[in-house]
Amino acid sequence: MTDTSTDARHWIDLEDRFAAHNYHPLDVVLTRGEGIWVWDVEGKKYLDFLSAYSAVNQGHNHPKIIKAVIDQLQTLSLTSRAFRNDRFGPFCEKLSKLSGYDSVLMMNTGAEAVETAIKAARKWGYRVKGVPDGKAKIITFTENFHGRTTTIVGFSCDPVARDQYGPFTPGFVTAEYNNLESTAAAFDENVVAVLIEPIQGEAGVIVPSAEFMQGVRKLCDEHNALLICDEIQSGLGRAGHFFAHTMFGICADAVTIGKALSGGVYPVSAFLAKKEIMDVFTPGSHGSTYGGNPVACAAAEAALDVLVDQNLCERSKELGEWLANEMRAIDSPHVKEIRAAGLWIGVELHESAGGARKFCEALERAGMLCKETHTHTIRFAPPLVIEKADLEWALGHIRKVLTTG
Ligand code: IF1
Repeated sequence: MTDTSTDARHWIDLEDRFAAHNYHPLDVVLTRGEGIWVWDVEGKKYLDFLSAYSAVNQGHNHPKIIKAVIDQLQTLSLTSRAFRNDRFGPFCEKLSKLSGYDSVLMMNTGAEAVETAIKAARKWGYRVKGVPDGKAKIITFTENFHGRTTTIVGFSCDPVARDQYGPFTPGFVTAEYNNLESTAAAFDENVVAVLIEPIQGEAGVIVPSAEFMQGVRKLCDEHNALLICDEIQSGLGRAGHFFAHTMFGICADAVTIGKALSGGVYPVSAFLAKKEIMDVFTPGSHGSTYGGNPVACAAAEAALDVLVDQNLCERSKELGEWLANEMRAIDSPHVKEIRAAGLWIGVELHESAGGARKFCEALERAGMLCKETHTHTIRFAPPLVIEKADLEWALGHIRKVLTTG
């Protein structure tokens, strides 16, 4: 790389001049990551408390994942699915056995996995359930976030994510999250699936009741509809479990995963389902150029090995419970509610606190990076490899900012 400026403004100006303004990032310009730490161009070190929205659960620059990707890149990177390769089958077997789902369809981004789930549910509805062609409905929820395609934002409740992107895809009905009566009322004979985040991330780490999730499972059984859990952010250890929905004592018919599936080194996502559902896809009926490519399989295989070998789900659950308890003990005039599952914590502030952004900026000055969501909530999501001593360091800064900010 030729440009080695240590002036953050230099890089920010380049972004401002040549990149779309579709984000409002903190003005920190990062240049290196290692484990739980990242460094900016001015040499300042930060604790990453966002993990790229839970894509970096395994920590930055994990040696096992990086080596697997480099080795595969230097061997065979892309064949397309026009031909077979020696990485795809073994990885699908690994993921099937680890997840407990019969069949795997690999894509690249989370949104593509969600679109795959939508197509699978509709096709299953027509071919197996017997819904009249073109009449399939999918129940989604208030405050959902499932990606940014025009079909997905069409059922978003966030005007910022959906306004002026219409016309939208029909066939979606919105129920109130964590409200079983509202969800029951959304069913009719054409509902083919419920698409739900077991814990809502973007909404601010909203953890529903076990009764609600068990009730949704029961409604799907009663109405012969598929329960599809979007575990793209909540899964792979973030909430303290391989799949967050299992903490409610239920089993989904199908699941979408992404983000930490590759440990943040390469876009890899997947739709996992029972065979009866996956069999609706026939040759040529769905796919993508890079879906399931050898590098994706190598990255994801190593990322899953790290998840299992380093007990990241158990660590997340244990350390997350400790951190949440410590945070709830902070006597802060600003905190309205602390919501948590594993090492995934949403700190909702009173409106009188003046918005979460300034608290994130104060934590940035202290050497911690996190991000606000929906104006009044701070979202904490450190890499799951974090040690307790580093959480104690972070807690000291969080306590200071929440009691003086
Ligand atoms: C952005 C939010 C988080 C997701 C769930 C599907 C996807 C996501 C539950 C789509 C992606 C990302 C998208 C990214 C920021 C981040 C995000 F703020 F947008 F909402 F995490 F909360 N299902 N979430 O969380 O996966 O296509 O992005 O791979 O768009 O700004 P993707």
